[in-house]
Amino acid sequence: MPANLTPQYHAAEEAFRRARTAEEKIAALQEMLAVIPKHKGTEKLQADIKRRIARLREEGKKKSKTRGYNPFNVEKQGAGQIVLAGYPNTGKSALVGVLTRAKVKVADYPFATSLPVAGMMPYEDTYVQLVDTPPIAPDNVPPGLIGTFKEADALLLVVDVSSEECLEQLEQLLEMLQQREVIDLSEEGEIVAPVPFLVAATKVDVPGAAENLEVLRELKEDLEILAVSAESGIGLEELRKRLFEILNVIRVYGKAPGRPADKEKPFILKRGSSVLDFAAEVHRDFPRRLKSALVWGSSRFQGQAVPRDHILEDGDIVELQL
Ligand SMILES: Nc1nc2c(ncn2[C@@H]2O[C@H](COP(=O)(O)OP(=O)(O)OP(=O)(O)O)[C@@H](O)[C@H]2O)c(=O)[nH]1
Ligand SMILES: [Mg+2]
Repeated sequence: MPANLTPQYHAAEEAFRRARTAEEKIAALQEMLAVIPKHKGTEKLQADIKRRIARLREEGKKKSKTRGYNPFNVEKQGAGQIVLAGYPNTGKSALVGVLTRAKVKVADYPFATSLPVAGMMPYEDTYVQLVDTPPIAPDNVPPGLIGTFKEADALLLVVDVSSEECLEQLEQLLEMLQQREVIDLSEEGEIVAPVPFLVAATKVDVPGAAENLEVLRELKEDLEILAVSAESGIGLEELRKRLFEILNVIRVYGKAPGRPADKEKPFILKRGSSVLDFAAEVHRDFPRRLKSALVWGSSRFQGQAVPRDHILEDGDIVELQL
């Protein structure tokens, strides 16, 4: 017998595909079960959905038993998570200290930081999460830290250009991250996957650093190297901007009919997201009810009516038509 699934069912299934956490998946499966036409033709499917809910619940129980506190597992917040990586004493903590309000330990001796510390960096009307980390060295990679790098939305590789060894350190760092499959560079030296990164050349205020930086840029011309100083503030504004941009996300503002746009807190979406993706962020039920939308901002006309699959741009204001 044909299953004759309804648009409501397909919308719930779509929500399931978009679900990221186990809770979201369970909620979407429950919705699928609630709206599925109840007849002989869907019995197998109903049983299958019930089985998937049960399995997710079981996995959740097991995880909560085994999941102890892991300091290397940093919960994501804000527009995205950027994890710093670098050799001892290169200025990672000093950078996180000036860009966020996090309490970090800056010290003139190596291995001052022993565990990841997260802070929120303000950027225009949003925040980017920065994670200070313990140092890595060729013979010393703290267990757990590779996991922190792999989970990040992007990395900031920190090299101290006041040191003559900065080139060697950057090369060793790249090699180590590549070996552990955190980053991947093409033969031409371009970043291909999976975690994107930028390089921060720190301590450019120190005499002699400018010359080292020049050599570094010449020999690593495919990498984006930003010159900064936590001490003098050089380059910090550009760094903030690039850290937001490398996340590859857009900010979208909601607007209720007849009301001004809610400019307080943007929704953060992956670049390339559609009106439908935005609707799913606003409310789990919205994708299945969504007909079209009005968009102000990037669209040619202000308040232009657009279809559900219209691709949004950074700064767009969207009024959903349900
Ligand atoms: N002149 C100058 N000194 C800096 C700058 N950034 C950091 N420092 C100094 O460099 C030393 C190390 O800084 P940290 O931020 O603790 O370095 P770290 O990379 O976090 O060190 P570990 O935690 O050991 O890996 C400290 O003495 C800082 O004051 C900078 O931009 N300019
Ligand atoms: Mg530190």
